[in-house]
Amino acid sequence: MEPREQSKEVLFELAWEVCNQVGGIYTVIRSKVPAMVEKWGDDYCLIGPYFPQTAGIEFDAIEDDSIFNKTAKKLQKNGFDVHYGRWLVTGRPRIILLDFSKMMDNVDKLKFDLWENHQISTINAEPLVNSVIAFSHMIEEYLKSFVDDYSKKYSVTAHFHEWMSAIPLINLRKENKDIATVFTTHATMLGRYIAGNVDNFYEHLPSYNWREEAKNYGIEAQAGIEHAAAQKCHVLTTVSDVTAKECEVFFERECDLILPNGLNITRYAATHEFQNLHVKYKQKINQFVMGHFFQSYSWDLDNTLYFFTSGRYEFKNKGYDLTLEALKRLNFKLVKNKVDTNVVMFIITRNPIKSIDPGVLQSRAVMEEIKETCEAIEKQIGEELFYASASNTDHTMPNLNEMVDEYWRLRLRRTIQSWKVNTLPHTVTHLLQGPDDITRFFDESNLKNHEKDRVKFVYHPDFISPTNPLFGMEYGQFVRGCHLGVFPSYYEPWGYTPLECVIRGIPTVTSDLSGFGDFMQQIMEDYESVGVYVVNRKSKSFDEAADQLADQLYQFVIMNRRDRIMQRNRTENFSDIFDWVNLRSYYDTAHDMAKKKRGVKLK
Ligand code: GDU
Repeated sequence: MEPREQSKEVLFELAWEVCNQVGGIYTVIRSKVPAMVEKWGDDYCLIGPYFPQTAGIEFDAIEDDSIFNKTAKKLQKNGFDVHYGRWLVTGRPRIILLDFSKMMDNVDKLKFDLWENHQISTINAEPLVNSVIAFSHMIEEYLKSFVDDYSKKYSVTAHFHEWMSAIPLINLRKENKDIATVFTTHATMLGRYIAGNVDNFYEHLPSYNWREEAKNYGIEAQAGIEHAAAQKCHVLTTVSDVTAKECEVFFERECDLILPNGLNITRYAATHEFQNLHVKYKQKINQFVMGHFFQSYSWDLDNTLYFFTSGRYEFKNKGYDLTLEALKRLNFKLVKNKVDTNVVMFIITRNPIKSIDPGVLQSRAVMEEIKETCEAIEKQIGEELFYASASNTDHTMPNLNEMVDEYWRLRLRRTIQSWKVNTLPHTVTHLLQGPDDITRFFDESNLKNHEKDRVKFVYHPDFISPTNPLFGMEYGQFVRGCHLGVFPSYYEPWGYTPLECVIRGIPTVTSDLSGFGDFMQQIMEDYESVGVYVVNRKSKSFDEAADQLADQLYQFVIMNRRDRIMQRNRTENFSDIFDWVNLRSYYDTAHDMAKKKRGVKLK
């Protein structure tokens, strides 16, 4: 096609996780919005699925005469449930949400088309595939209508994330619609499945046959869509060199560009501000720890470190297996060397639960009662003391003991009596639907929060939220209150969780098999000085890697407080590299490249 100049441009960004948090892709898209809006303004529009509950919170329907709304109205007239408005996140971008519930009746016909046109089999696919097919069909109808009406005047670029939004891409390309397309995969389906199930994924990677493996794992539909989108898009991208290697094997195409993940970073004018936040949220975590452990035994919270790991429940891929093994070895080392620092390790993930363990809630409630009683006594003593001191004429010290009335004394005595128990503190905060690899590890290694153990465990099989009665804080605040994030993943295309630590000035462990760890090794040599510890999982066996991690953790524990504060400053200081303001340029390049390939002359 002859390059042609179009006077205006629009960019669509499409994903299943637009206005719908499932995992890390939501973070990519949401945090990138302000930087995208800065460049594109109102010529930028996101498209995602409509779920009434989330939309009720994050979406604001609006009416205007924009071309995005005109297309939405046209589709509505034809019976499609299309919602147009603003996404209520920083940047307030235009957004289209597609309610695909009615479209589910057409899924069989759409599946037939998928087979007929692209030989993608959906036989025995998981239910999510059906939803994705219905959702995708609506995206396709929207984009086709938009392009048919406006592509003479506007250069249209569409950026598709993951297989869940990619079926329209392959259809639009088949029909040679006038649209430039970018496809970003944030992992490969096959990579995620195989890495979670075999021990030597990276060794075997070059020799996998994607079709056979897709069949083996029952993911022919997902892998087929991914493969076709990667083949057909103008520009293929992923989030790291680590995943780019998988793309070559599973998509049979080299990536055109790597788009590293960033965050929307708020820096504080003075460094002590973020340090103060660490202290503030650590005190909140202290309260949880007192409520959780002190019923059984207590220790010096001033000499305690909070470690955590978090993310989706993928025991091997997320490196939970390695983390637990290393902590077992750390515990042994600390006890043997008589180090008196306690480490509390929080494991924050999502696994099917029945409810919060009533015992955990009960001890939390009793501690709250103690706190309230103490505050009431403090207030009473304060008032009485002030009165006694002001009215004192004979220069004697007032008797503090007399200042608390019987009611509060009795209440305090009763609460203290009901406080102490002879059982060990729970390792799991919730009642799980059944035992899992983490609880099995606690049982097998006898790591059960014994008083003599230096490493204690709190497994919280649910994400943290302000409405959660145990922590009552946001995830970001929890991260700030901890001392170290531990994420030595085995399979991790990028890995937001260590980066989320870095931007808050919290040191973190990552691995050289994760996109983030690989990126750090590429951009600087002395990454440990800025608080990024990399476990060499590429070259080390599981046992060697566990030793390396245990060693890194041990060195961190014996570091003195002053050095830890300085390390936090250095960590926070270098985080600017990951600000979307700097990393959006990779996306700009991808969009320009796609337009060029499509045959649009760049202005
Ligand atoms: N999180 C919460 N609350 C919690 C715990 C975690 O909101 O209590 C969030 C974290 O903030 C984080 C997300 O959950 O943003 C988990 O992020 P991951 O990168 O671990 O997520 P996924 O595995 O779901 O993400 C996939 C890849 C990652 C990365 C990401 C974005 O596996 O490696 O590439 O897409 O590209």
